[in-house]
Amino acid sequence: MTAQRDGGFPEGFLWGAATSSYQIEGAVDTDGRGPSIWDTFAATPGRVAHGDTGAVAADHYHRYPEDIELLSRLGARMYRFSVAWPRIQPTGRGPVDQRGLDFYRRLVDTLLEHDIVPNLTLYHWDLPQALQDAGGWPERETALRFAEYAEIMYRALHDRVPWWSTINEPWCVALLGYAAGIHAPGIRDPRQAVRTIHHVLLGHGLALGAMRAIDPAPRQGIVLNLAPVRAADEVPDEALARAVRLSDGYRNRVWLEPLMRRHYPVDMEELVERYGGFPIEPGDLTAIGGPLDWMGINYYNDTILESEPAAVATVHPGVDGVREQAAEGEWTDMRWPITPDGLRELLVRLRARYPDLPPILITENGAAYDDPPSADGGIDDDRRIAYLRRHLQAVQAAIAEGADVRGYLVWSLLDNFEWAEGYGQRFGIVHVDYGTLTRTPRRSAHWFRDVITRNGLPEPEGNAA
Ligand code: IFM
Repeated sequence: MTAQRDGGFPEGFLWGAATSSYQIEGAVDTDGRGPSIWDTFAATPGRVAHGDTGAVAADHYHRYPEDIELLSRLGARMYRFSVAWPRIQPTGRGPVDQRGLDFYRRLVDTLLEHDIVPNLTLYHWDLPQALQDAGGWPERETALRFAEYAEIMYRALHDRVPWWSTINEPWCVALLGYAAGIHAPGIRDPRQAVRTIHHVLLGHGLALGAMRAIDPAPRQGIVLNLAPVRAADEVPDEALARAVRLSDGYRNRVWLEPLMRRHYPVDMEELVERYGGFPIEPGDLTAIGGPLDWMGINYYNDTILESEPAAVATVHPGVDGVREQAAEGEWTDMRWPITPDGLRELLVRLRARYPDLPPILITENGAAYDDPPSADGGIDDDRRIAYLRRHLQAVQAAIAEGADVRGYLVWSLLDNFEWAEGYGQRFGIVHVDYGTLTRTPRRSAHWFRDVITRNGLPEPEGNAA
């Protein structure tokens, strides 16, 4: 990749958008798809806002040609999507359902016809329910099944898909799914969460090995949602400093160290001992630390912690007495603070800590805002434009400081099922009317097209700065 032009991005920068299967596809009973843990979770009263489910979502399963047209009109060079494992193996094991596989073949072929590079995520959280019934990620068996599924997909599509990632955001899988219980499968058990940490990493490592054995071309990655964690106090007391260190452990180091250095951080091993420890077997860390060809980073905001002596940890087992500082000033509809410099800092720190870090793609970044259509039918989402601009500036700054960032994929192409928040949170640069399923590009989509065309940021105009 050659140096960036003034104010621009490096030549060949991979611009595009990201989505995931359960959030947009709908068609949950079509073509033999089996149930996933998210179907079950969403059908359980009280789990998802307004009782929303992914049954229809944006009906991408049937409308993918229109969605690829939208991408093409944006000028996107890359599209990141995920495969619904229960469409391929309805019970997570055994024979392949060709109808499910054919859907992804059609999707990939249509992307290629539009000169859009497919970037395929194998697991964006829709675990086949049958595997959860057998114990889910806390069981080693799930990692073995995941590797088998990866092999099926890779055999089918490796000739046409140059970018593969195994797991999306393992932190969410393990800690939101099995510790806090706010994501499927909705379990609150630190022991299961700790076992899941190890087994999602193991699933990644075994899948990597299985795919490399088929074709060793450099295509393999993983997608992590990393974030700087810091104390609200300039000089934190001992308890807060410990909580920050261990939260950083859960959020960042417990993934990065095994992937990049083939061991768990010692402080994390000590912390999780009380929950039974990581269920490591001989050879696991070698598999997990297999070479990565690229790393995806999803970034939304950094985490600022303050003391709250009475707080008992829900997300990060064993890290009590602390809570996230309420966002001050600006935040998005998710009530997530807007902290673009955290992205720059993260990228630069990663580079310093791991000089052997593979090239990075920003695989998700974006903001939820629900701006209503204006009288002329347009949707002026200036706050989203401002958010994207500031984060792109942070990426530029990180590149100038030496970070090897090869591309940026906005989250998300379309409004979609935002997990426990249901359809109440809208992340799309394209608005979806859930009554008619009509797609309407917001102003941010037009702005993003301009960014892609220039390979750089346009001058701010009006209040969209
Ligand atoms: O919608 C999610 C996505 O599935 C994973 N990363 C964060 C996004 C916004 O919450």
